[in-house]
Amino acid sequence: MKLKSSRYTLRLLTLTISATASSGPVLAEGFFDDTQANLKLRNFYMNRNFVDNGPAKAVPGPTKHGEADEWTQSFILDVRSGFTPGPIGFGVDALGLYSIKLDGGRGTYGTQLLPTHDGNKPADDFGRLAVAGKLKISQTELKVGEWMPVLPIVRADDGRSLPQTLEGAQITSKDITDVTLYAGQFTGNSQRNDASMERLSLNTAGTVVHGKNTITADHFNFAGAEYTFNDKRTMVGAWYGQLEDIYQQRYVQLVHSQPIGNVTVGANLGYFIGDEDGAALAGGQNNRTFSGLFSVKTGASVFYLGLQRVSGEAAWQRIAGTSGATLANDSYNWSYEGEKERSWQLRHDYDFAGWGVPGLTMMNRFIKGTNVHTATVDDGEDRGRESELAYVIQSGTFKSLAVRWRNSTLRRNYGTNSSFDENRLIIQYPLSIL
Ligand code: BDP
Repeated sequence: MKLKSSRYTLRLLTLTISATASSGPVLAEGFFDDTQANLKLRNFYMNRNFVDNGPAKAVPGPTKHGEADEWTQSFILDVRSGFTPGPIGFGVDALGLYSIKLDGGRGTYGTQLLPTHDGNKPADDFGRLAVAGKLKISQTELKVGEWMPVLPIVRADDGRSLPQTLEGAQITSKDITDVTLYAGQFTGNSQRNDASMERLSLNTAGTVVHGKNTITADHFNFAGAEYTFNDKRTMVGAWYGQLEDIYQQRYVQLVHSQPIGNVTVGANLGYFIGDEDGAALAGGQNNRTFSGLFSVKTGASVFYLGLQRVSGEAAWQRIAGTSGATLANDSYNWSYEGEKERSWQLRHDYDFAGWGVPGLTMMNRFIKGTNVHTATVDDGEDRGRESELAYVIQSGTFKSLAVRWRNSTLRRNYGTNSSFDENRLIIQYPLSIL
């Protein structure tokens, strides 16, 4: 399957624009009236203080100060049109991304809030304009261009200044009640700290030389199906992904939530089967990953238990820079996805609404992993403790303004610069424009 997304996007856009121009005011009903635009102002401060650096303990960290410290102000404009009327509706989505450095230099680079150039100098600013054309027939939509996909097997990461985007085409169909079908192809990847569109690669393979990975693929092909039933309390999903000549991945998922009296118990179970694909450019990719996240919600608390087990001869697979959030033990800093790694997590979320402070929440979690295999260790261990204190303003002019303080520690007894204490302060204000 070969597909030049930019050409298709242009065609779709031309069709959309001519359809919009020719049918005049009728369009207002769909294309314009249903347009939504939102501008997120995101202020992000992050400090990572490297400690106990594995075998290279003598080196305090990757930077002069043994710490990474950066601060940005970002603007995320998200515009989604409605569809032109008629049996085939056309529309367009755009994501305008721009981030400015408020603080940071060569001495303290490395939070990934910003791209770095010329000997690790963080950029003064960076950004992208991602545009996608869309077409809709009944409940089936085709999207072509660049956007931020969030699928279990390709989850664009939005954990820093600006979200990651990918380029490609996707069909999503909801024509069958309670079923969603997905199929598509990605051809390019712009990571969260990169202004350019690059070729696709596997997150654990290749070497990045001048911003380009040495092991890349032309396409990531995928398909998936999700079925929701039981009053929407149960969902089963099945997915397939293929990063051509690098890896293939199958994924099955079961999500269930069950109220029992005043308590709600939940489970999110997933199983991945990974293998090398075609020419196996990144070597053997035999992988099995089980992920289970169990929860109990009672009153203002939610308690979680996460269990994860990676087996086979390779780490869990994902496209470079995408989030690991499909895994139970994903966290701010690591997803405990190393080759043969076993991990468990205990987490507690608390909502202070009951104390008369709606909008105030607290999260604490601890994750422990063992049996990590890398080129240098065959029984590596890691552990992380993470907390988030968040407050979202509930009313008035600054309604929805959110302040989040994330404090965490990560310790790994393998690798270099892999252990650190970290603080993030994120102030985000969503402005609804349309
Ligand atoms: C998160 C990913 C996690 C990464 C982490 C990071 O889900 O797997 O390790 O970012 O920033 O969003 O290191």
